[in-house]
Amino acid sequence: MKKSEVVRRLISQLESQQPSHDEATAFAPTNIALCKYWGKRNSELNLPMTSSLSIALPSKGAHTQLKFSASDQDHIQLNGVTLSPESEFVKRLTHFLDLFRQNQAWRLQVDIAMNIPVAAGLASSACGFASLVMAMNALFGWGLSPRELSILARLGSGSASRSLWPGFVEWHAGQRDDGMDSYAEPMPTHWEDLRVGIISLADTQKPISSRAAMQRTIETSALYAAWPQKVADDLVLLKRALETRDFSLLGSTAESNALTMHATMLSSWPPVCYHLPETIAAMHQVWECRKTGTEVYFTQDAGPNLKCLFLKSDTMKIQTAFPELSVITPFE
Ligand code: 2P0
Repeated sequence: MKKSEVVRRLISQLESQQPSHDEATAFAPTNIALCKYWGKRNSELNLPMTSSLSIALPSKGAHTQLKFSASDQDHIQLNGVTLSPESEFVKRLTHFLDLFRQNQAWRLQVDIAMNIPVAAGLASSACGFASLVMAMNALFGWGLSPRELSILARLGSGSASRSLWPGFVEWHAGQRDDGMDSYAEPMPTHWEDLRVGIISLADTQKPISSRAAMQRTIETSALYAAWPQKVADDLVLLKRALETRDFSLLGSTAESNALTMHATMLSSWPPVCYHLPETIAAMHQVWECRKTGTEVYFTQDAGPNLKCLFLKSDTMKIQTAFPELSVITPFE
């Protein structure tokens, strides 16, 4: 099935749609997976092999403003800079907008403001696509539910399906070929004392996109066969940790899940390695903190930076160990 068909199923009046506003804006937070999405069963629709579970960072994300443009092409700005129509970012966004025009001639001025480094493993495409579908829903007055918006965001980028809500979110892998059961949902746990720290080590572009890296891992890593069971086990542990507010279980499961994902991709060929020497050094520092009694855990995505998990009471100690740490309060 094509993406455009999924869009037509969700938005029945697509052919005759009329804007309901002149402009619209939306904010979507970025999200950090505690149990990762790594591998697709369908790359056209971004249908994942496994479910995943994330936490949103409410102060970090993307504000997207949409206005109609009189020009014959879309104009896309990122953090105030107009991007070349030839850039990969613009091509990807324009291709996504094309799914919603199907024979219509409207063009948009798209202004995206992100307060996170783009393409450095901080889920910029997740909050970007999530805020875009939310703003389009407002601009055209589609009246779609968050679940339907999650499906549309997934068509842009898998992890975007999880960026529609604050707090903990689970993306259900689903089983259907059309992906109508592959959407995310918010989880009820509110954990006021939980803190997420961003250890920024580099903001360089990644050596390989996560999209290509996932595919390579599935095709070449002998360890990938063990990944779905690891995810299933970790989801059970994470849900138990959330229900019982067991921080040690939450942190250790998230760290182990990230290390297993990276071990799996390292065993691909050619190897997929998002670690820099600084990444390994920061991991050792986290382990050293734990040895000396400060409970902190890390997770890592498709980039060199680490995100760490700790409790409010340890904030001073962690900030002393990592002076550059940016501390986020997920439940404000
Ligand atoms: C995650 N990542 O669960 C995992 C962990 C990176 C590492 O989802 O191809 O940009 O657009 O579906 O969503 C990054 O992959 O990939 C990602 P596409 P996406 O957060």
